[in-house]
Amino acid sequence: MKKRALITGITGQDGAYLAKFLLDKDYEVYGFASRRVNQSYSNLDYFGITNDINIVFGDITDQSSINHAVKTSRPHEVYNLAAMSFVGLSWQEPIHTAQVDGMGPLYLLESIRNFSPNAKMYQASTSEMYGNNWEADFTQNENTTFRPRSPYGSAKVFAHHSTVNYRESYDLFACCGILFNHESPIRGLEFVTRKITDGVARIKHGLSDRIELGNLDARRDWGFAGDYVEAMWMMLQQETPDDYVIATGNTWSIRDLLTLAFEYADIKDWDRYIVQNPKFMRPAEVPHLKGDPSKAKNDLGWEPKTSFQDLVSMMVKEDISRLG
Ligand code: F7E
Repeated sequence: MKKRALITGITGQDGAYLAKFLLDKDYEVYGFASRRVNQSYSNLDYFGITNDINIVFGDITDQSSINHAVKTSRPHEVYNLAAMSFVGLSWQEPIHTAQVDGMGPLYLLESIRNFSPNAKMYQASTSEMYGNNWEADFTQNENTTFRPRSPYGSAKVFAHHSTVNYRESYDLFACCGILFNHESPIRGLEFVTRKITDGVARIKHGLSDRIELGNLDARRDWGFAGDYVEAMWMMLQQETPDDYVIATGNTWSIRDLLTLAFEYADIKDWDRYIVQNPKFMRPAEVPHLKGDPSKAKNDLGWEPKTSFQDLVSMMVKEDISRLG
């Protein structure tokens, strides 16, 4: 009998990488997606798997549609990837963000508790929960206190604790993956990595003469989404549920990212193409993130396979060839 997985947020970057990974493992994959007029399946199309997914329509803030998806898919594993995931936008839409990223997981936990208590659940927690808990050379791990600095981070902290509570109160097999930034050639254009690799490719082809950015000094621990979805699956294959940091253990600034991206496109003196625009500054910034993935390495045997250099090179190359 095939294992069945239900993925919320299946149309996003991680949803597509995870769906591809699980299909390759011979899972029957159900995707929970909203029936928006402009719903895009481009990330699933990227892997040519759109027709291999059983789409169940609904909304993560609508308990009845979640119940329907859980009852229809009868999942062995549930991956909650549905989110308003753009931190910058969360200041403009704080209530919507809290409903989707905070309450959404709680609706899902209730649904699993009531209709599928043996299903294993993965909750997408995030390094954004650490927020202002940093110092230079400080590394965040599973025991680091959360000090979120954005409506997005606060909502995710609520969801994280709710997931842990359901595990401890109702014995649900629920795990939180505290994922640090993870990118790919299908990353949304609003995120800084893809904004830069797409911008560099446009400059390379003479389609643009600038990239407008905010804070160039922020540091992030960037990994490859394809490596990170494997960690999600590994967490659900353990004997006991637990929470894990998934990261590379390295940190880079936006300037480092720019230097590499322009280098891979063979463009010199990149400063002349960068315009700093206050519009892209955040009301409160998370200055420095660097994760310690030791627990995932020891317990799951997980390690990142793709270096930051290979990640940036892959993204620049794909954007140059897509626009060429
Ligand atoms: O920003 C700075 C910005 O939007 C990274 C999400 O997946 O990872 C992601 O959140 C940094 C920040 O990602 C621009 O201020 C400068 O310091 O690519 P980002 P994020 O906010 O770190 C975490 C783990 C998640 O969970 C989230 O869902 O880059 N930055 N200039 C800029 N960022 C953007 N987007 N655009 C700029 O022009």
